[in-house]
Amino acid sequence: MTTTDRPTDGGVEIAPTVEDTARDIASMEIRGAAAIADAAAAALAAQADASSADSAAAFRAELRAAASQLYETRPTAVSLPNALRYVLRGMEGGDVATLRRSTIRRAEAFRRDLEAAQDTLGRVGANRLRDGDVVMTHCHSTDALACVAAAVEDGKHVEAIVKETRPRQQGHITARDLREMGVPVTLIVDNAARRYLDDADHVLVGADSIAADGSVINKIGTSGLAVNARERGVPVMVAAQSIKCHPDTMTGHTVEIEMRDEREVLDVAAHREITGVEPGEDAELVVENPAFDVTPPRHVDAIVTEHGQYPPESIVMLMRELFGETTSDPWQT
Ligand code: RUB
Repeated sequence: MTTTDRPTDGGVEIAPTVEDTARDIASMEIRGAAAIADAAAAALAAQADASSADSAAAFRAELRAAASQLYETRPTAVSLPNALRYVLRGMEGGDVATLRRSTIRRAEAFRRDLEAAQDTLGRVGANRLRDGDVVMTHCHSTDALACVAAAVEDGKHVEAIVKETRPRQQGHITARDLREMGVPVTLIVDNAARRYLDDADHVLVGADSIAADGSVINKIGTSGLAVNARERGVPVMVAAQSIKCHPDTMTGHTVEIEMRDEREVLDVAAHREITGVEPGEDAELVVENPAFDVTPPRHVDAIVTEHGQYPPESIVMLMRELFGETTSDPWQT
C-alpha cells in the first residue's frame, strides 16, 4: 500500500498495522486483556515507525488518531487504554525523529514490562498452589496460566478442571496450553462447574479490569463460579497484572460490559430452526450476549499481581500508588 492509499482518520494517516490490529482485536483474533495491550502498544510503535508526518504536531495527531482507533475496538479490558496511555505519555521531543524514537522506545518498554510482570505474578501465584492441588479455570487467561506454569516449574504436580466457556470456548485454548505444560486436564461444560468444585482446591481466573472497590470484571460466568466456589469453600484467586486496574473506577466510574453479536450464541441456521424466520425478523426472540460480568470483592479471596498478593478490598492502595490522581485519556485532547 502506498502512503497515499493509506486509510485516514479525520485527515490523519493511519498505518495499515494499526488498522489490522484494531480489526483483529474487535474480531477477537487477538483476545485476552494482556495480548490486547501488547498488540496495541506494538501497533502504536508501528504507527510511529511508518509515520510520514512533516511536523511534530502532525506526528502527535497521527499517534492520537491511531490510539483512538485502537481504543474503540473493545470496551471492557482496561489494559487497552492503560497501554495506549502509557505509550502516548512517553512521546517526547520537539521534532519528528525524536518523537518517533521515544514512542517506539516507550512501546518496547511497555511490552517488556508486560512480560516481566506476568512472570513475576506467576511466581507469586505459584506460592498459593501446593503440590497435588487441582485448579478450576474459566476462559483463557495468560496471567492465570503463568501461576500454574511457575508452580509446575517449581516441581509441583498441579491438575486442572477447565470450564469450556461458552459461547466462544476459550477453555479449549486453556486446555491446550495446560497440556503443553504437562498438566492433566479435565474439560467440563460450564454447567458442570458446581458438581466439580468438590474436586477443586482453587478457582483460578484472570481479569479484564479490576475496580477500585476490588470487584473483578472477567469473562461472563466468572461471578456465578465465584458464588458457587464460596458456597463450596473453594478459594477464588484472581491473577491480574496491575495494568488490569481500572483508574476511572477510583473516581466513581463504572466499567462498560461489552455486548457481543448474538450470532456467537445462536447462528443463523439455529435461529431459523427456532423461529422459522431470519435473525431480526422475529422481534419477540431476543438473544443477549454479554461478554463479561462483575464479581464482587466478597467472593474473591486474593488478587495476585506483580506487586504481590492483595485482598480485593486493598487493591485501591496499589491503584493510588500506580495512578495518583491522573486518569485522563491523552488521545482525546
Ligand atoms: C478474556 C478473559 C480473560 C482476561 C484475562 O476474554 O476474560 O480472563 O482477559 O486474560 P476474551 P489475560 O476472550 O473475551 O478476550 O490474563 O491473558 O490478560
